[in-house]
Amino acid sequence: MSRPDLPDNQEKGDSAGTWSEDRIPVVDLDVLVNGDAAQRSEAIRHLGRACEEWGFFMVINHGVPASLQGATMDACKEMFCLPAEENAEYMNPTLMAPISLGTSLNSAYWRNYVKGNVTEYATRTRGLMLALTAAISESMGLDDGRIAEALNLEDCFQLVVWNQYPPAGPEVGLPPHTDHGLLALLFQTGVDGLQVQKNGRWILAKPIPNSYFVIAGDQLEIVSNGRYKAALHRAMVHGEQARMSSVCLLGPCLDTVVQPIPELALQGVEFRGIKYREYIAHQRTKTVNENAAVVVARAQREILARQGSPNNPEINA
Ligand SMILES: O=C(O)CCC(=O)C(=O)O
Repeated sequence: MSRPDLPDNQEKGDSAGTWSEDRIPVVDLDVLVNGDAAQRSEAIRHLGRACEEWGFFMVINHGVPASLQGATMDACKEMFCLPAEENAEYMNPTLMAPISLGTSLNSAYWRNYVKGNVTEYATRTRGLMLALTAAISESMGLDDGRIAEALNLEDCFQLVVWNQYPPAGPEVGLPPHTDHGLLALLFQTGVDGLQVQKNGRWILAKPIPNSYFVIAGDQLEIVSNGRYKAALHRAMVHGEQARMSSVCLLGPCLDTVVQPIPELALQGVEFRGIKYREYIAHQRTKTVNENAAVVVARAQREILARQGSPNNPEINA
């Protein structure tokens, strides 16, 4: 497949894997899946570096049709335009409601929008994130199914969120935060605003047409024992044009105790085990505040040493 032209803030991905500080890495899924052995191993190495140094990259040739992305965005726009009384039944702040619409934490979001095209969209994006997860597993020297096995991804949690930032709103559309899941895919309507933090600096994320941004979440940081960091990101609004983004998040099975994969923690565990469901509940008790939620899982080595193991039920409770 062809490689699109890249805007200036994107890494050109030469075979030596070099990139400049500000260029967002680009990962070609077609090479990861269909490349020959040499191409694949280079692409996996490149992906590993993107996860280690950024926790954020773009994926191209990802196989989700642009028409499907467009159709979900159109369906979502329609719902945003419904009169308030028709939307009232979806104004439900619980995360587990099949469809919800809110104006608090995420500005406005729906989850599991029930129209058929969104069901297909959820299936396609889930397949893409599972393929990326397998490649990420390999990039850490593990079997390609190791992360999926550790997180019980056959029963994964998935959330589809649409954000709408009306014009003339506050400058910060969504404050700096990390995502609670494993990976998230993000695409936006033609208006920029997503920024990612790299080495303490905010970098505007300008997408390649038809690409997705891939955002590493807290569960990737935990399961990799801190080798891959969750990406701190935020949405800025410039007040002239409305902006919409669509975020598709993949998380572990809700009842999985997420903890570092033992092969990645030979020098000591950085995180205690915590059930993903409880992690989300904890995050939702916080105001959006950088990656404060991950602190709840950070291991205090002395406590772990005293209690024996990161699997100790007392500290997993
Ligand atoms: O709208 C954006 O670009 C960011 C959205 C986001 O970070 C989120 O929904 O968690």
